[in-house]
Amino acid sequence: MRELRIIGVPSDLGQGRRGVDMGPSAIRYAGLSTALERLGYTVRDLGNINVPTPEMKGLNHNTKLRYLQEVKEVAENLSAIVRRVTEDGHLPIILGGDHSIAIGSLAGMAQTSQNYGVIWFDAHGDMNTADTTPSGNIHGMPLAISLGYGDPSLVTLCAVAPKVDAKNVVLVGIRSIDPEEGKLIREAGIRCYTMAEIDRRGMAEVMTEAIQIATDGTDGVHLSLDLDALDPMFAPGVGTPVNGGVTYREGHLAMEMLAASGALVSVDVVEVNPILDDGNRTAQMAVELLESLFGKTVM
Ligand code: NNH
Ligand code: MN
Ligand code: MN
Ligand code: MN
Repeated sequence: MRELRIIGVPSDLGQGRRGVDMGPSAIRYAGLSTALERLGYTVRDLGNINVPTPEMKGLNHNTKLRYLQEVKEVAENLSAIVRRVTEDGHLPIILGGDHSIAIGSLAGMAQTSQNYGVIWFDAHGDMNTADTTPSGNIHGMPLAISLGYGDPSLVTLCAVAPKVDAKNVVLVGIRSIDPEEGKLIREAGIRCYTMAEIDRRGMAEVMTEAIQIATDGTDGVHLSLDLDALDPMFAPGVGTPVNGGVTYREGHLAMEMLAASGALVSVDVVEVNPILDDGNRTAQMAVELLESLFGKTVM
C-alpha cells in the first residue's frame, strides 16, 4: 500500500472571497489523518507551504489575472513538493486553498515519469483564460493552463506544456460555464459530463466512462476535487456555490468507483471555505469523500 503525504496550500489568491486559505486547517481539524490511518495507511503531514496573503503590499493587481506572480510562485513551490513525494513512491494529497493550486499539482505530476489522466470534479469548467474570464480570478483557469491555454508564464511553468493530454481529461459535475469558456472546452476536445448528463445516465455509468477516458494509455489518474461540485446542501462552505449539484451518495459513489479502479496517483481537494461554512460541514464532507476515495467500504 502506498504511503500518503498531506500538503497544505493555504491560498486564497485565486479567487475573490477571503477564508479559503483556512481550508487546510479545516480539513485537518475534521480528522483527515486519523481517518486515513484507520483505513490502514501510513500518513505523513508535511505541513503547509508558504503563501502570501492578499493584504501584503505590492502584490500583483493585474485585473485579468489577479495575483499572477504570487499564484505562479505558489504553484512552482507546490510542484517541487508534489514531484518529490511522487518520485519517492508516495501519493500526494494536496489541500487547498482555491483551485489555482492545481496548476502546481499538475505541474509537479507532469515532471515525473508518470503519464496521467485527470478527473476534474467541479461545478465549473475552470477553462477560462485572461481573454475570457468574467472575474480575473485564476481559480477559474487552472484546467485551461494545464492544457496549454492562457498566460504563457503559467502555461510553461516547470518547462513542461501541456501538463496533461486533453484526450485523458474529463470534467464531472458541471453546471456553470461562461460562454467563451464553453467554446474552449469544445475546441480542446475535453469530455464534459454535465449535471444534466449525470441525471439522465446516472453517476455509475458516467464514472465508468470517465475512468476509462482518464486511464486510457496512462499510468493513473489525478483527481482534482472542487467541493463546489457537490450540491450546496452538502457542501455549503464554498465561494461560488451553484444549485443542482452532485448529491451525497453520487459523490461517494464516484469516489468508491475511483478507489476500486486502483488508478489514483494524486488528488487535490480545493475551495473549502470555513468562513462561509455551516459549522465545519464542508471540510467534514471532504474528509468523508477522501475516506471513500481511499477505499472505505461498509464492511
Ligand atoms: N467561471 C467563473 C470564473 O472563471 C467561476 C469559477 N469559480 C470556481 N471554479 N469556483 O471552480 O471566474
Ligand atoms: Mn474549480
Ligand atoms: Mn511526464
Ligand atoms: Mn468550482
